[in-house]
Amino acid sequence: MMNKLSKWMQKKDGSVEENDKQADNIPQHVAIIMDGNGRWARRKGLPRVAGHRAGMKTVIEITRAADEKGVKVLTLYAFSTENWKRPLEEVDFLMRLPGQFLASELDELMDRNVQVRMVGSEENLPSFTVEAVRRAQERTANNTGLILNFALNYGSRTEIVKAIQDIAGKVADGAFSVSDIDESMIHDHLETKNLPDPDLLIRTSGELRLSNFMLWQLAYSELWFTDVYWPDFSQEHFNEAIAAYQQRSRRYGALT
Ligand code: V07
Repeated sequence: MMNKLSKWMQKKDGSVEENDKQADNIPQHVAIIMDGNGRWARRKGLPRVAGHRAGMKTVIEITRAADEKGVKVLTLYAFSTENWKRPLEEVDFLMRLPGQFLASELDELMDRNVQVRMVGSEENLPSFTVEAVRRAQERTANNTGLILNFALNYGSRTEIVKAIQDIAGKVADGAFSVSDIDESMIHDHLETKNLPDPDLLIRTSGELRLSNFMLWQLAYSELWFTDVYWPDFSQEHFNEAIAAYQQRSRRYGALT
């Protein structure tokens, strides 16, 4: 009989290989703040946008790594509501990346049975960006593998404000009373309502901040930071973060 916890699996041809997907304690949901693209470019004497383009290559690399590890949800912070403050040409370049990424990678994502999703506001995004992401979501909607969730024009406090407005509106309408409000109701009014909370947050490029990213959802997540710039972040670094996660005991504050 196959032992569910066995880390080794025998294949039909008799060879035995490590079966990472069944290895213990793989984080179900990994979220990543993909920082350091501009710094990577500056260090190489290149324009910032060259860093963004290089960072896009890392996105498909790490998607493959997450898929192969058996991660269920990979959330990538691609554009924050604060990023609008950047120079117009840089913002314009960034807004073209979803379309470029999907034009070159959607076939592989389909082959891998990956489902593309987005959190964040479509408001203020150029229509070509919205259309590219919508088409990818539609095309992959029936895929049942890894959920590749892009946080695009996302800000956590705005998300929480919207949730509170929704809930308060329902209270005002008499749908329920103030005392019915609990954590699960708040969860259900966030954009991530149909996703598990991240088990692991990775942030690249040495910054040790959450920067308005999934503040509610990260309450119990393990945090893993690296000085590596996002364009240099590799499958090996990703696997290192997973291994660190596997080694930490998750006690949720219990006194054991
Ligand atoms: C962006 C590349 C990765 C480093 C971080 C900043 C630059 C992939 C996407 C994307 C977004 C939605 C989607 C498909 C792909 C993306 C932006 C920036 C704005 F459906 N990379 N990437 N979007 N960068």
